[in-house]
This record gives sequence, C-alpha cells and structure tokens, in this order.
Amino acid sequence: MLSGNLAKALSNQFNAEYYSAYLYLAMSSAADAMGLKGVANWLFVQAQEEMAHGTHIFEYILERGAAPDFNDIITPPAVFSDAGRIFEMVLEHEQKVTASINNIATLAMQESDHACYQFMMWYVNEQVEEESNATEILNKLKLISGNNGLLMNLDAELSTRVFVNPFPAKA
Ligand code: OFO
Repeated sequence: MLSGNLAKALSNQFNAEYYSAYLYLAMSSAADAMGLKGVANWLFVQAQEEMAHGTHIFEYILERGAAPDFNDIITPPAVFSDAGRIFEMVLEHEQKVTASINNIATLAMQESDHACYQFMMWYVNEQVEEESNATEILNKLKLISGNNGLLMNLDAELSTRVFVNPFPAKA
C-alpha cells in the first residue's frame, strides 16, 4: 500500500495532469481563433495526452490500495498574444511538471517504495520528451520570427500530430 505522503503526492499529480489538459485546451482554443489550425491540433493532442497521464496515475493510486483526492482545477489563462508566447508558456509549464515529477520520484526513493519509484520513471522519461518537443517548436517559432509563410509551413507540420494512447488497455 502507498504511504499517506505518496498517496497525497500522486493525487496532487493526478489533478495537476488534468490542469495541464485544461491549460492546453485553452491554448488550443486560442490558436484556433488565431487561424492556426495545426497549432490548435498539436495542443489538442497534448491535452489528450495529459488526460491519459492523469488517468494512469489515478488508476495506480487505486491499484496500490489508496484513494485519490480530487482538488479544484483552476481556470487556465484565456488570452495568449501569439504562438510564440503559447510555446514559451508550454515549456515553462512542462519545466514545473518535471520538478513535480522528480519530487515524487525522490519521495518514493526516500521511502524505499521501489514499485512507486519504478512507476515514476516512466513520467521522468516522458518529461524529457515533453520539454524537448516544446523547445523544438519554440526554437522554430523564433527562427520564423514574423514570416507568415514559414508560420503556415510549421502549422501544416503540427496538423499531422495524432493522439496515441501511451497506456493501451491491458489485454
Ligand atoms: Fe503530463 O506531461 Fe505534460 O504536463
């Protein structure tokens, strides 16, 4: 069974993943309003991933004999100036998520909960990819720097992203 501290930390993370989904849906909506359908698609898929991350943690808390807590999920920002600002915020947000994931992994290590530590390693590795993806898109937007033709090319590239459930149902 999970310790009280780990159950609380994982509950907070399960709620935080759902906040991430809220945030990315808000960004997706803003990008759609800017006419950037591909950016909107990328962020919509990102929101779907966050819900999958949150649900996976929810299921793990139950599997380990604890009960998840449900926190209030705060309203995400509604106004974003441009795609560059959106991806700056994506990167800043993911860096905060990385810190939170690392804290839970550290707690699991301190408590010698090897199963929880192992569970958290998937999220530790996922955060490397999350930060890398956000950085790559942000760097491209910086290079584009106001060139609408190049922005449309990037938008087309981002329109191809599709959601793949990272945790397919167990057979
Ligand atoms: Fe769940 O990885 Fe982003 O926040």
